Order: sequence, then C-alpha cells, then structure tokens
Amino acid sequence: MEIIDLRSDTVTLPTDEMRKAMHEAELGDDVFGEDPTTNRLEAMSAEMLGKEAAVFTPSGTMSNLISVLAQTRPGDEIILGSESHMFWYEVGGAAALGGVVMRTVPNDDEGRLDPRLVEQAIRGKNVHFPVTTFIALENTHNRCGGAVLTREYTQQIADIAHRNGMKLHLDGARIFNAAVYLNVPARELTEPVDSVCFCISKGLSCPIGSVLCGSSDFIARARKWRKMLGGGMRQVGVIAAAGIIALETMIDRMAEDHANARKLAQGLAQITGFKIDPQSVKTNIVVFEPPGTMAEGEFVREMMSRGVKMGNRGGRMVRAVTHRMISAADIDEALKRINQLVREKR
Ligand code: TLP
Repeated sequence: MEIIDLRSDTVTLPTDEMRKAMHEAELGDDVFGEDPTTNRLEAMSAEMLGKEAAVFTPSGTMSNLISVLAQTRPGDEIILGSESHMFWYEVGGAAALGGVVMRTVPNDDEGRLDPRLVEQAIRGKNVHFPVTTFIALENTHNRCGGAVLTREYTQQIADIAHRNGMKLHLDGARIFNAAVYLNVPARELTEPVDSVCFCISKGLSCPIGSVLCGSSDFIARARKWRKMLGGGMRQVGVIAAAGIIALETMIDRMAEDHANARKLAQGLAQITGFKIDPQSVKTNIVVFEPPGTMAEGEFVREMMSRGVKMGNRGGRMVRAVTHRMISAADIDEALKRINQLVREKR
C-alpha cells in the first residue's frame, strides 16, 4: 500500500538538484563567517525579505527564541497569539531561557490578533508591572489552518508596536506560502516587521534549517545568541546549498500544494459528517473535524492503518498538510480511503 504522508510539509526530502548542490557546495567555517555558501544564503534571504542582514539557524524554534532573546530582557512581557506556534509548540523556551512572561491575545480564524486587544494588553508605566517589549505574529498561521496575514494588517500591528517602543517579530516559517497566495513578493509582507524568520525545511523541501532576518545590529546580537544556544555550525554550507536552490526554484511551485489542499478540503466537505469550509483553505494546511461518530484520535489511527498519515491537532480537529511529495492523484487516493473508512463505520 502506498503511504500518503500528510502529517507535515517538514517530511519533504531534498530534490536531486539540492543533493547535487549539497555535494558540490563550497565550504568554510561558518563560525568564522567563512562559509561562502551560507553567506550567500543569508544574503539572498535578507534581500528577499527586505532586511539588512540574516543568520542561518538549525530550526524555526531556535530562530524564534533568538528573536526573543535579542530583543527583550528577563522580566519583560511579550504578546503572542493564543494559537501561535511560539506559545504552543516551542517548549516554553521564551519563558524558560528568556525569562519573559508570555501574554496571549486570542487569535481569530484568520490568524489575526484584534488590534484593540493588543493595545489593551500593553502594560502601562505602573511600578508593579512588567514592561511589554515584544509582539509576535505568524504568517501563514499553522493552528489557524494556514491562514494568511496581509501587509496592511501586519502594518497595523507594527504601528501599535512601534508607537509603544516595542519590537514586532514575524514567525514566517511559511511566509513564502503567504506570498504565493497573495501573489506579492515576500518582502512586501515583511517590510513592517523588525525581525522575521522563515523555514527552508518545510514547503521549500530542504532537509534542515531556518533563516532569521532583520537589521545588521539585530543580526550581530542574534549571532551571539545562536552561539550561546549551541547553534553555531561549522561547514554548514552543506545544508545552506539546498536552501539556495529552494529560494531559486521551490517558491512558485507551492501554488500546486495550495491547489491540492483546496482539493482535499472540497473532497472532505462532500463526505457526510466532515466539518470544513473549503473556502477557508488558502495555503497548504487543512484543519477539519471528522464525523461526530469518530473521535479525532480514532480517525487519525484508523487512517494511519490505511496508509494515510495525518496529525491529531486536539480539540476534535485533524490537520493535513500538502507538500511537494503529494500529488493531486494522492489526494484522490486519500479521499477514497477516507470514504472507505466512513462507509465501514456507518
Ligand atoms: N511546525 C511543525 C510542528 O512543530 C507543529 C509543523 O509540523 O507544522 N513556526 C511555525 C509556524 C511552525 O509551523 C513551526 C514548525 C515552527 C515555527 C518551528 O520550526 P522547527 O520545526 O524548524 O523548529
């Protein structure tokens, strides 16, 4: 039985072109700033996201953490979306290692924070209060089903942050999915923010890595934090080489992943009992509720045994993510197997 792996776009394997580039990459010691391939990936990334400089890190989690460490002080308060990856899935690193208080503001279904609630969450000058110094947004939004933030919205939150002397960070793990959806260069979406990171290890198909971008001064501090966290890598051009190929060739093709996600959502919406609005699926993440007769954990286990892997997102929700290694035919096959399960359970 062919396995259809919809757990995450992180399961994508490097392309032959990437493997060749990795094999042939020109290398040096990146902790000395002497790895030409990594330097090139960082320069390309900074340019594409409209920032002065960039630093390559092993993961999105480390990039987000470094952004907090380099832009806050222990005891500060930071504002995060209630559904944000930084709040849910990064092991509380900002609190544990950055000593900051994480204050959440509810995310709506579009991945946004209500600007009025953000303003209200910013602390005044009262002697009892921590100082609010940092806000993070997420684009596209993982737990909000791949929702996309527009440039205008991001600017609105940036204005609030900057008026209050705060920094705005963007967890742009999938920022190129947002750019493809909106059909704009990614730098338009990242222009308002002080720092932004994106992952090369997700829809862009690379094996490892994230790039954190911002001002030269911020990136100089970020490099020291990366070193402290043990993320200073040596001949890391072997990985960065794949990232260069990704930025050159893997962005536009993600429109296919978005079309496949929409196709999956449309198929699910036609099966009795599934709750999903196909119109809400904009990029490559499909979050849906299986029929009431099946707990989400049971649905995920049953589908796993039928060779379709998906994620149990909790709260009755299941997550399926499309990517380069999933074709339109795979979606048809996945829907066929889901239909079979539903018929058997009736
Ligand atoms: N997300 C992973 C899991 O951790 C849930 C996934 O499969 O989607 N920001 C966002 C928005 C992410 O979705 C992720 C990874 C990260 C940061 C962290 O990236 P890594 O896994 O490189 O640390």
